Amino acid sequence: MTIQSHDIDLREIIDGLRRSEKMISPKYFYDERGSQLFDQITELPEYYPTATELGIMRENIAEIATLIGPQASLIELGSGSSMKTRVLLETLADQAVYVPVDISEDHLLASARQIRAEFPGLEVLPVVADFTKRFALPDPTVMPLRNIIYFPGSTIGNFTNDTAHELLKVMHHESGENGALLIGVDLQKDPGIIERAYNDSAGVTAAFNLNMLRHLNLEYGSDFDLDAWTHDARYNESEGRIELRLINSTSQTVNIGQETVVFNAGEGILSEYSHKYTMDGFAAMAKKAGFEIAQVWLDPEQLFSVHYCVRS
Ligand code: SAH
Ligand code: AVI
Repeated sequence: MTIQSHDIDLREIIDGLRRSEKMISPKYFYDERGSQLFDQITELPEYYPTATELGIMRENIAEIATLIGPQASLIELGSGSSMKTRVLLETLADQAVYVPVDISEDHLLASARQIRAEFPGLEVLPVVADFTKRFALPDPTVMPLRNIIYFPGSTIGNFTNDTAHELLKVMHHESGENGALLIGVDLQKDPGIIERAYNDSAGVTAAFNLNMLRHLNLEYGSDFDLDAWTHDARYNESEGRIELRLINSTSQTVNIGQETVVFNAGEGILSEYSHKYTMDGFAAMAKKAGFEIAQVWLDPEQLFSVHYCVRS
């Protein structure tokens, strides 16, 4: 991270803590420990999204691979451990390049090394970047025939409608004239299933949420008293989203950068939204960004969806 981007991040964090409801972007979950905790979440029995999306991918991989075609550039936003990408790469024998993009540097570079070892003929060009900001895509050795933007995991749900729309517009631009977007989208369902997914019995999601403050202390020099915060996740039915907060048990003054932030006992920090969509709701959002849904795949229980979107 450059000194300049560190200072911009610090400003953004402080601005969030100055809002009437204090908030910190979920992108600050992801340092090395945060990425490892997310990987543990994906294996929890309660966290249905990963296993369900993987099942959809495996079930429909032949059709997905035919739609993507040969010699594509596969650009994955928020690639993490590239777990679902392996399912794609095993079938897409003839790809030009894989470009995993992630904010969690060490984790991204380790995952990219592993993908390179597993797929020796594939050019792998990792990009450490915040995909909500402008970043440059690398030039592959072989000119790809088309760009496929891959955005699995329902990471789109971590953005409000306005920012999700902006992101989809960027993806529309980056996919180019004959490109496409392959995106995983979590669906609305019994709120009990969703709340259990974010309040797992092993406490991994709580550790993941709390890691955000540990990350801020280490990277941005804040002095949050880590023992004073607890995890809270509840479904907001009218907004169709799970909301994660960190709740402070005692009154606390926190120093961050040159600023001091006062927390009252019981006060929270909003750390994440995870929106759950209806099929129509997602299609409308994609359409507004210039996409039409050419194909969609669901699991038998209709918990999760994978959409192949092209320019409308
Ligand atoms: N795609 C994977 C991982 C999802 S977790 C899957 O489907 O399982 C979300 C990933 O996005 C994490 O690896 C995190 O580091 C990354 N991420 C979150 N916000 C980001 C941002 N603003 N810019 C770049 N990467 C981001
Ligand atoms: C990355 N993102 C889509 C996950 C989600 O489900 O919203 C992050 C997560 N937060 C808590 N558990 C998992």
